[in-house]
Amino acid sequence: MQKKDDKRTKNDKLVKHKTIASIVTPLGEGGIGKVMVSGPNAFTIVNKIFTGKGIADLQNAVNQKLYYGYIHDKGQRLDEVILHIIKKEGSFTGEDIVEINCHGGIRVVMRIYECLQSSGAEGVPQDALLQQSFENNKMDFVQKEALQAVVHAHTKLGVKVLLDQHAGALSSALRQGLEIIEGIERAFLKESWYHGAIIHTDQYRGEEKSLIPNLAREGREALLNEKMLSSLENHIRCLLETASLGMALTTPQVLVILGKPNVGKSTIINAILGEERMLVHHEPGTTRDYVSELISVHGVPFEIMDTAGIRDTEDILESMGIEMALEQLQRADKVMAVFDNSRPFDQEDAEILSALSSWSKKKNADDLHQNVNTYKIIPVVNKCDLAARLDRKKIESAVTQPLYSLSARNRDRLEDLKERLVGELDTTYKPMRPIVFTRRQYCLLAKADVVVKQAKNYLNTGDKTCMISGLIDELKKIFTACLEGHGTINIRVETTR
Ligand SMILES: Nc1nc2c(ncn2[C@@H]2O[C@H](COP(=O)(O)OP(=O)(O)O)[C@@H](O)[C@H]2O)c(=O)[nH]1
Ligand SMILES: [Mg+2]
Repeated sequence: MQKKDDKRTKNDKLVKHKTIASIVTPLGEGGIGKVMVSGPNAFTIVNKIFTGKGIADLQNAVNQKLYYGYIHDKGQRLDEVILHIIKKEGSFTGEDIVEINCHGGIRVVMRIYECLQSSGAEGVPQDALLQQSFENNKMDFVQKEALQAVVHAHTKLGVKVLLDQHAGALSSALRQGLEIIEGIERAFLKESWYHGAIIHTDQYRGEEKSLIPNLAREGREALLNEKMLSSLENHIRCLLETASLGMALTTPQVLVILGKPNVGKSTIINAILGEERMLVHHEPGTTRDYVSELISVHGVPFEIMDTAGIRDTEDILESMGIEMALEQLQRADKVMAVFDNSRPFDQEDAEILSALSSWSKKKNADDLHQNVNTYKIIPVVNKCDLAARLDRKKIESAVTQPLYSLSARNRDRLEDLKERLVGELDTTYKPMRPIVFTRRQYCLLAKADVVVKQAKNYLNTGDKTCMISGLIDELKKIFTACLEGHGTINIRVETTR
């Protein structure tokens, strides 16, 4: 069993007060490489392998100063380096830190890393530095998750939002939630007391019955009422509503473009990308396999996939592409189905609609939160600069979403299409706005939502009110788990994505 102050999560080992070394720059060819040493013996360990100009012992180094010198291995110079000294009082790990800035390249960096290990530091992946910081209470678990996610952020909006969460935006909203819960707990205890008093009087001093309701009324302001639970429910709902943006920012949504050959799929992607990156051809079937690109639409990343349509074909290469299109469809978070305004609706278009319908059915079955489904299918009528020969009614009767008419060649109404792609998300940046950005956080809050609704129900019906204190306790545990990263194992609630 873990001790109370043991902040290990399931997969992390405790690194508090250990001296650890980690390569923090990517291993590869580059100008500069950096290895960080953090822990109580950081200075003594680096002392063993460093000869510096104007400094004999790093214990005497000045905080936040740079020191020039050499790293050596068994008397041989290994590299010319600049050390950055950060004493534990001001360091982000809460331990003494030596940052060794050396020349880039795999060999040099690896040798310094190995030297540090043979001098007594424990070699660890860079995430362990965040773990150490977390264990030393320099950040909570949500702040740690945010910093881990920043590394993988694809857009400027993603970085800004995640840095805000690292600075504590979501953490303070969670603490606020905890305060509401504690208020509820206090009120509930009080109510139980009053309730107890009433029963007691009823049983033993029935004659004084009339005094007691007055007493209860006096305390009523402080009593647990539906309002308090509703305010918690509201708080949780507001947080849950941010999850689709948060998760869209951290994990690019897969957008598959579907349509028979030559409807202009590649042209649409090129137009969104703003450059002629993809092969566009007037002969049907040019895109023989799928092409994937990362794009940013209003700061939200998408992995956009062009496909070869899904028509029957005898051409082996093309049919491989078609198979892949169907395969990619399984991965899709959103599908853009493209139709050609200048050609009549035909069998191939009908097949697209039927593929779309089976995809949508499957998606609905997997997805408990169907409110975002309206945004998952985007039917597009392209080539609206040409005379209309397409029977739109056939498409309109098969999909519930409004059709988007555009001309990719003329880049006409492209902005509307982009708006539509991020339609369900509030992408305006508001500084320090709390945003739920991991599945873990989402699952915990979704569970809290279920629990608070249950408590409200018991309170309203007056049924099983004795259960409420257990539920309050559970809510407290969930919020604490969200902030501290433990106790998540038994909580399983379906998510939107
Ligand atoms: N007139 C017109 N032609 C278009 C439009 N979009 C694409 N095209 C043309 O249609 C042909 C096929 O386009 P492409 O993007 O390769 O289609 P895909 O097979 O669906 O990827 C090319 O000659 C494009 O220039 C449009 O909006 N209007
Ligand atoms: Mg194409």
